Amino acid sequence: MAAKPLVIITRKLPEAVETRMRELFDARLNDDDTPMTRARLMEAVATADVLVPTITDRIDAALIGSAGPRLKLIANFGAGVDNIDVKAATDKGIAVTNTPGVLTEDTADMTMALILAVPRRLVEGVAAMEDGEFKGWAPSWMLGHRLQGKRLGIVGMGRIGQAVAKRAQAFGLQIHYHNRKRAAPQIEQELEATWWESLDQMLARMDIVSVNCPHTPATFHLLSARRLKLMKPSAYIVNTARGEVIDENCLAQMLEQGQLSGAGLDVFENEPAVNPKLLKARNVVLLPHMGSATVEGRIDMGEKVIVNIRSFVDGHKPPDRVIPAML
Ligand code: 8YV
Repeated sequence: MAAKPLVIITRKLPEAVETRMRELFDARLNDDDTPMTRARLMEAVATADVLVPTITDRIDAALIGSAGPRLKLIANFGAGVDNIDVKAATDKGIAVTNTPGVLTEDTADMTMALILAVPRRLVEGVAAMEDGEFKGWAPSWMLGHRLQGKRLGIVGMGRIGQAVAKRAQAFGLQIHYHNRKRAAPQIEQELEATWWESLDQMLARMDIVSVNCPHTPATFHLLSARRLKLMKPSAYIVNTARGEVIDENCLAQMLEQGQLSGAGLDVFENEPAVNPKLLKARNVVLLPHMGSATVEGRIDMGEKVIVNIRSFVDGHKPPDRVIPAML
């Protein structure tokens, strides 16, 4: 690899990160932040040593197939790598890295915000104020549901799931979780968390379900129509992971028909498109994929990308290598 690798960054990153990248690499930045077209991406993979994509770039097998001989690393700016065909990259000898850990707390905060906002009707309350509907306090107006003592079912007990559990514990929620692999006894003890081997059985008993697992072929529509229908009509669902984990169309229909009580969604199946039924529903809080959107988080993510590129270029194992077996 050349002394200064050619690093193509697909989107605008924080100033401090871009400055450092310019110092260290032959960095090609995207100053106006227009998402790259397929043609520009093809050009990028054909020429670069390192590509730094984000969730808005589809790095599929065909694109990887068109990569030039210089491309040796795809250093994703993001924790989730479902935008990248990791197997196709690995097969072609291209390493893939991500940015785990640095967005855990921010995403867990946003998850907790939704867990609070939906049952307590926060956004409906704001709308009532804005619409001039507040005519004075009334004992039976704007009643939501108490969090204390309710059962929270976390789907995916990785870093973010655990950080959500820690927060939820402080709000008096009972922590339940489903994960392919059971958490270590010490973690279960600390979080007072109950493991459910059967997702079906857990879903049927939860008051609030929070999706915190990555999107992989195994988790696509994990919350399928059949599984959503196992949930109690009084239950709420929160998703700050990936829209594809839930059958969004079925969820929207169930919310419309009152078969679920509400939802807090930061991610959608076909972003930036949002199911029109969800946009119309009163019992949902929708956010534009901003779970990890903090100034601090974005800088930390950029620094992680830089560390991954530097260690790779220096011939070391990058700290955040993703391999197909991990997915
Ligand atoms: C990022 C995310 O902003 O990191 C992730 O997996 O979902 C987001 O918080 C986005 O992916 C950047 O690529």
